[in-house]
Amino acid sequence: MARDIGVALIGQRFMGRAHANAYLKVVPFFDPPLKPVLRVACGRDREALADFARRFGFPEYTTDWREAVAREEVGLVDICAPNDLHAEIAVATAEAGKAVFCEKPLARYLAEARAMLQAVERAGVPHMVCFNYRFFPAIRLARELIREGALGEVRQFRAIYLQDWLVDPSFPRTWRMVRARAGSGALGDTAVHIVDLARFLVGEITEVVGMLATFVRERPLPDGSGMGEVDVDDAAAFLARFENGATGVFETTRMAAGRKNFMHLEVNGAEGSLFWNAEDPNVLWFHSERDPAATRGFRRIVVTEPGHPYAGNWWPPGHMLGYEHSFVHAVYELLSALAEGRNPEPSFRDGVAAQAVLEAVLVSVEERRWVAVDEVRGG
Ligand code: SOE
Repeated sequence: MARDIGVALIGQRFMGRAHANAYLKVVPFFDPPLKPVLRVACGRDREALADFARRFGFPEYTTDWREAVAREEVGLVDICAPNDLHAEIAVATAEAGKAVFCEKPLARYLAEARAMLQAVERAGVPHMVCFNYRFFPAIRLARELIREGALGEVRQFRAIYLQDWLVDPSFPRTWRMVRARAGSGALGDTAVHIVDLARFLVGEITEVVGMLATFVRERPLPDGSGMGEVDVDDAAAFLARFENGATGVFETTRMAAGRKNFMHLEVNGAEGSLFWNAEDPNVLWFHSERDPAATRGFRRIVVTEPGHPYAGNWWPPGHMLGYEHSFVHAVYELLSALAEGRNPEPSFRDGVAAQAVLEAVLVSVEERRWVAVDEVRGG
């Protein structure tokens, strides 16, 4: 079997940089069984692309993603392009018989996500969606604790994901604020992460009731040619029920002044609780009702011990990990799965499952009622 795989990376901005950095770091720190070789970078702005390629060590770059996908030396296509390009690139990659790694949300709409899943399954190519928050050591530990019953029966999940980069009304209207390009606003951009984490930690969501709001309806166009309409949500909130009987409360916004990347998750069970915040990502807070009454309370676990998931490959205990490491771990999972001949997780199936929950929220808002996820999934 080949010991390395050529990577085409499509997208050169925030996520393009996060992924390129991950391919570079994963080799020295994790020694993956399959080594990524950065072959070609792809983006639209040629000048910025040349700089990106030089910084991260891509020997070539192109502004034509089809050309990048078709290259013989490319075995893995990594999609960090805007949401409206995900489906077309993923389907072309599947048809070319290559592995595909796609940023979240998998697609703009459920139907599009489903078509992507069908394409990769029909072609029999490996597929993964980048829900990077699953790969924080503290999230892995939280999952282990829940699975081994440390919380007892899981009863309540709550998550808020707050940012503030849109609170300034003069922030330009990029593709992220155009429904035809993004699919939705905060719902698809940030709520999708907490939906995925809810599924990862607690299980499937069966029904939802939601609310959306758009506070700034017009923003300056990036090219300075005037104002453009914002037709996506700035904020989203919804209640949910899980298959196992747990309840869920979700809220997200990109307009919570002062909040930068404040993702707070909390799980309450019959015999304990845990919570985590992405702005203090090495720390997991855990409380057990089984502890002696006199000393019972939340324990602050610094998840950097050699025995903790992924942590041992980095620094000595207490030398903190951050945002970028979650992408390195995701890429390690991707490369390990490819080398072992299994499909990596989270797969496009997880992408579709999260998208079905978002779609149910949209229907719920439109029809002002509770909506079963199966209703939109057609289950
Ligand atoms: C913007 O809201 C954004 O970059 C998201 O697109 C990412 O998925 C999230 O992790 C950070 O914020």
